[in-house]
Amino acid sequence: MTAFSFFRISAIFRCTLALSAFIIPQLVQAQWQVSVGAESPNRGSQALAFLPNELWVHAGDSILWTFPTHERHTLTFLKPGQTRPPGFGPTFGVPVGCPGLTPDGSSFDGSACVTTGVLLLPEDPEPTATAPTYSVTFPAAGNFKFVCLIHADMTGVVHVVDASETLPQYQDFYDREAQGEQVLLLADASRLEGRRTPRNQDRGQSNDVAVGIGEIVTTTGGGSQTASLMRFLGDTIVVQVGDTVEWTSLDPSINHTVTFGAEPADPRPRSANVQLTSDGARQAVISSPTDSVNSGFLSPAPQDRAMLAQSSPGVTRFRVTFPSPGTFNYICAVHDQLGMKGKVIVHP
Ligand SMILES: [Cu+2]
Repeated sequence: MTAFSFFRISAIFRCTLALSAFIIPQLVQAQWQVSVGAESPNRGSQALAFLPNELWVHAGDSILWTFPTHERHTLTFLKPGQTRPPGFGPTFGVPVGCPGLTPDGSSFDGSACVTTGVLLLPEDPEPTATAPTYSVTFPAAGNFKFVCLIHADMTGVVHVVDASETLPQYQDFYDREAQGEQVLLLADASRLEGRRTPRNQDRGQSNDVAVGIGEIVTTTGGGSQTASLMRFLGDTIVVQVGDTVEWTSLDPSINHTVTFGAEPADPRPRSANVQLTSDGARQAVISSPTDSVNSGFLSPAPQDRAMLAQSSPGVTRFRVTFPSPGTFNYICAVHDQLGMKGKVIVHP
């Protein structure tokens, strides 16, 4: 070995050392962390959001998704060009999938869809309940959108870049970003309680109840997030015999119901004793607190997009006339586990 080649080999060795010092911290961070949703302690305010919803990772890295809320979510990577499956609300008898489910630890490279089932924080035992997790590995470079199949405006993007490229951010940045977004989205949701409807604000005494309220926001270039208040605004309302109460959904993309009596196995369709009105609402008459009446899903149609067929307006209103006195309790069949319940007191 000549002096020259020895020098060259030692230079290569030193180079490798320097290179590994540069690469090793990135290898340590090969598993990234994302929270799927956040909620207030009383569960009423929900951040329907991936926190964060935009990440840059290296090919070969994985992301661990944690589901810490009592609201249901999925983490889903559809194939590019794949039509989004219908929103499932919760799973009420409807299989969730893209189609089918893929196991924890699946890989996604854009060639086949990957999805969790519906995941949420178990009810018991609290507060020690462990949030479910799901990990996805990204073997190949690409820009991949991810969505929640249940919440239309809950989306994000992962940018998978070659291992030789420098990543713009590390996990501590994403943790701070997620924390900041969580605080703002939950504050947005609770602040929306003051908005209600202009009609509500106009009338001194009103028979109107808002069925949830929400807003869609965008805080990164990666997708949309929704802040939703899962509450009836005017959750106890006092009316006179013969009055009609009108419920209006004020959430831009979340399905709710107004359900009296027995909770149906599938709350999406209206019950047989609910009629359609000429102005596109639904109506019913409830004579006894033991009557079972379900509004069916109250939700606006999805947002319009160019090159898609015009959708119908959706059903956002439900009217009930109360011909007898009594106390009539009701729930949102989709969100009663979040405390979304109400009461109509009918005075003689
Ligand atoms: Cu609801």
